[in-house]
Amino acid sequence: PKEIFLKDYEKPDYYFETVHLNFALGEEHTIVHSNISVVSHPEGGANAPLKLDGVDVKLRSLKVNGEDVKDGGYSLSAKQLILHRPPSTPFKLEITTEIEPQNNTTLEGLYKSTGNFCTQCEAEGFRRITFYQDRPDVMAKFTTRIEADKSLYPVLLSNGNLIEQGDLSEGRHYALWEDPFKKPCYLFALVAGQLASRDDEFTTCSGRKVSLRIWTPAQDIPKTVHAMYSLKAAMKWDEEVFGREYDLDLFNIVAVPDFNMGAMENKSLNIFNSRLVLASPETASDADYAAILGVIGHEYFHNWTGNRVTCRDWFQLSLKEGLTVFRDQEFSSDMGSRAVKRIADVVRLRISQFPQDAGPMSHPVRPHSYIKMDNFYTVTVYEKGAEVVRMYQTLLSKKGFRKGMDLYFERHDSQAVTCDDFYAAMRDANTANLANFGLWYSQSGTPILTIYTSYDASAHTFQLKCRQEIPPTAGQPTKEPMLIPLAIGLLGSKGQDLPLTSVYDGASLKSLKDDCGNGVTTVVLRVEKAEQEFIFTDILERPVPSLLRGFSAPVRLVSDVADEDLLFLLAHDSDEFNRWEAGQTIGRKLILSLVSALQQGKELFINKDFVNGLRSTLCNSSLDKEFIAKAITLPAESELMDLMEVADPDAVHTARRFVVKQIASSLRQEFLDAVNTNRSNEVYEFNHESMARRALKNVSLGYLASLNEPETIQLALNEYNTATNMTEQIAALAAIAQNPGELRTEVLSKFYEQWQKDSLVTNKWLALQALSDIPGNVKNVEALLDHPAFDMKNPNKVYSLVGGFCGSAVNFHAKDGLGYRFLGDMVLKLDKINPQVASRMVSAFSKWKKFDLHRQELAKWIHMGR
Ligand code: HT7
Ligand code: ZN
Repeated sequence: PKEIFLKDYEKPDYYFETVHLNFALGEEHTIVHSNISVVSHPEGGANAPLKLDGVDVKLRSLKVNGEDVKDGGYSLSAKQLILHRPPSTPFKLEITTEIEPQNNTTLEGLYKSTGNFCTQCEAEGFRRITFYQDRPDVMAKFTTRIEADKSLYPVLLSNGNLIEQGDLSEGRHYALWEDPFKKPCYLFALVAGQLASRDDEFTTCSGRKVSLRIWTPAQDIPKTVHAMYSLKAAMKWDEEVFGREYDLDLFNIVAVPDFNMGAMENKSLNIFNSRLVLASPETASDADYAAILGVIGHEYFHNWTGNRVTCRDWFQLSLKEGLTVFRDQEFSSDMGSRAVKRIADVVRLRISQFPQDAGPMSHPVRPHSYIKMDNFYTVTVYEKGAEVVRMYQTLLSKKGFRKGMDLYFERHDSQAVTCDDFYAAMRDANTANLANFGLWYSQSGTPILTIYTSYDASAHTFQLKCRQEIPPTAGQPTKEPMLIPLAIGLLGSKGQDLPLTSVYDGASLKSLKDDCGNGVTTVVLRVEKAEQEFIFTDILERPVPSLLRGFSAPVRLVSDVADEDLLFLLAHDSDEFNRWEAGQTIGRKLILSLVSALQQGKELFINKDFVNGLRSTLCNSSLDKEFIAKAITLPAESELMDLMEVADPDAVHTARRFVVKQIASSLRQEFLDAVNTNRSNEVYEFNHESMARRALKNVSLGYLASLNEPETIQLALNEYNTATNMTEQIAALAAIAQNPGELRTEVLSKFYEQWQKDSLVTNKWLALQALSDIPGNVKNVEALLDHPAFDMKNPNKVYSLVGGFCGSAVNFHAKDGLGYRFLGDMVLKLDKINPQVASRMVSAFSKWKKFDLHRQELAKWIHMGR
């Protein structure tokens, strides 16, 4: 396969103005007819060959201006159709192809999911439907006519507006759809099948009525209430926060059970993985409800950030994905707790993106090259990309960021553009100095920001010495310093925020005021050099610094803030993110020190101050309960391993487990109180307060059950038996399943018996067992491959069982190599069915360099194909 480079980008020689598609859907084959009006690019080569992409499509006929193209006039290979000498533009190109969606297990292009036809065209799936210039900078107006058997496929959907429908002979019928907006072919969609809809309506800010329809099999319609609520909330939020109004009269969402990713933002016909649409209190957890809200929002927000303004090429993927993730994060924050959402997003970044940025798969937010684009839908492009967008907002303020967004839409509506265009809009709208900031797009690796602090009691000054360093990463041995926004506050001895009046930033003394001229207690410093000093003046007492408030930049912070100051921040910081972060920092230090104690064969001790800090947090009735749940949760094993020179999964697991049990026995009574006082009401409610209660109760129950005492296990069992919603039922099951034994087996079987007919719930059951740390679990997971609940062709099942297993550090990285062998075997099998899913699974091997030589050898041997 050929490596494609950003620096080689060239505009296409030809554009397509209109595309008329006709699909004759059938059981043996489907015939696709396309009629395209082709125009030249103003700077394109006249009569240059026209190159069309095509994979697994059979050419039936090829016409130019109504005439068959003769044999020598074109050539055909496995991936391309080349029209050697196109006539002068404009001209008509007509292509008929034959495809077999019923045999397409890749879930790209047109395929069948439980009997229904559906499509997935991003990134390069349209070429599996017909020959086309399958690149995002070719934007055309599409009309789509679909014909199919009426009884098998009563519902026929595509992008835009339905302009005609009717019956045909032999029990067939048709529908004609017209999309008035230009779009790249990756946003094309078609769905045909037996579906019912939940219908609703949204009135836009300018008073237009938009019909909303969510399509699923009829029996699932009752589970679409929350998805519809989420969609309406997202439409309103985008109007209120970004001034973006929906632009068509119809918005369709279809839920399908077989889908490689979460969802797809096809113009006006979003297609979703069922797990991100269907929810009822009995079958979906709070986490599922929150994910549905976020992803429905995400795909809807793409209508402006991705569809109306799209990407010039796939290197610019973060232009739409980073920006849209940022928008969905903000949406979820506004709908729930901002601090809790920020904590969850940062945890995800640290667990997944930081290790990627430090490993062999490290790549910039805007990659320089790719071989297979599908492998670049990464946490770096999405989550780090969202952090980059967030940093614009932190540097420019909310108001300035909105000005930048407005200018971006004004300049680029209906265009295919680049990350540089976004940068320019932000800079120009604010006449801002964003020098060095663009490097966030091109340099990979997580910067290490080291900060030393000192207080001068006689001068009343507080000094920060900052050093930034970006470690060498794959293909990038050296780096330039970047502009890092460092949000900071200073706490006085009573825990209050000190007023910040002026700061010397190495060049001048700046007085600090907000936009309205008021005093401030948090400021954003611009760290832009490798080494830089800042001095706050008029600081009348020795402060405790609260650094990188709200995680103002995606960096690894190293500072000299002492443990007692961290405990002080845990108790007092007004920045809730940093309050949580202080506890995590102590937790990380503690567990890692226990890891080295274990490695040296020393006895393990717990830091009592840390436990007391957690006790105060747990018992602080003025704090949000969901925040408390996060604050008393220890850093994940994967995050801890990422911080080690050579990761030691067994020691990390043992040390973390030791701390869990110590906390559980020290705070036993407090946890019992938390469980007993936070039981749910009979009626499930999706609101922050109820979710927060459940979160606190569930974390507390997990701690208690870790003790594996008759009383705490009985409590978990009672909670399981009396649970009236999935959030509490699955949490109680997970609490019980921590401890191997008969009860675990019994309750797991009971759960399966109850839910065996619900595929999404059985996925939770598979994942819970796959993720388990019980020794030798690979055998159980292998046995589950033959269980009726598993199906290798369904990505959700694979992600639950195979992906879940890779999430258990001790079992996946087991020294006997059985975990690696299991994954190696699975990847070989999956690759024949669905290469995208196989390559997502293989990424679990990408951290192999982090481990000891023995594990490295095992992983290499298996990964490199034995
Ligand atoms: N933009 C969508 C990406 C996507 C995708 C990419 C590759 C293969 C399959 C896929 N399904 C969806 C989803 C999003 O991020 O909004
Ligand atoms: Zn997206």
